[in-house]
Amino acid sequence: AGTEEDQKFCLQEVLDTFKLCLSENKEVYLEHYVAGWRGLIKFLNSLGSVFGFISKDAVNKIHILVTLLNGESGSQYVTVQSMVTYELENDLVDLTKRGSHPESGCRTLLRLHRALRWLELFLERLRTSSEEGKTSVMCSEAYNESLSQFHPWVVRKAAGMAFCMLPGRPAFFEVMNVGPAEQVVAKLGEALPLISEVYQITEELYTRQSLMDLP
Ligand code: 1PX
Repeated sequence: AGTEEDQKFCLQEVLDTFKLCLSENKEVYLEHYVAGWRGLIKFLNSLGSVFGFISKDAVNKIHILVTLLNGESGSQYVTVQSMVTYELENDLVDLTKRGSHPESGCRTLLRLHRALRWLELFLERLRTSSEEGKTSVMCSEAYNESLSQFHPWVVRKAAGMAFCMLPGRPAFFEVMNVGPAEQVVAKLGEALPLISEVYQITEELYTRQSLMDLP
């Protein structure tokens, strides 16, 4: 038996975790948010080692958040909303330049939040693509419209090279593990509004609290 990250990916599982993310009053549960990313990383890992540098960074960020969740002040980290309140009230966030809190929950989650926008754009392209659609093109278009603006040239370059190694649409759908293409498309149609809502809620919260540029 390997680690959880080695196990087989299933899109349904990711869909389920994103469903669990939102509380009744539209707060985002950190535990499920992190679990959603775990599932996505499983997918990335099954695509091969060229994506290792990407999954390594994501795993590292998940690890930071899980450590906070399981730590002494874990009860303050139940939702993204409570995390933001707690860290801001207790001066646990470097707001303008890197200082004594380089690994705050707020700045760490912001990185994943930006990546979630990439995911939303990419999955939407995938969902509406034709059989001949190129995943590498969909992926880099989504990246160029979102996450890339936060990355230095070297990272953009490395990401661009990794995208070229993505399998074609049929193989990609296969790895998603939810049956024939029509079913993948249907599942994506189910997953996207959920991902999008989680993204919007976090986006509004971070904008309201002026946390969009955390170093
Ligand atoms: C159902 C299919 C979905 C596919 C799932 C794929 C999951 C991908 C997970 C990507 C997570 C990326 C997190 C990146 C966070 C980040 O921006 N980190 C940078 C800044 O962090 P810092 O702490 O320094 O402020 C960091 O510099 C990142 C370095 C690694 C390179 C990041 C490239 C991101 C490309 C995202 C696209 C993934 C391509 C997957 C193809 C399916």
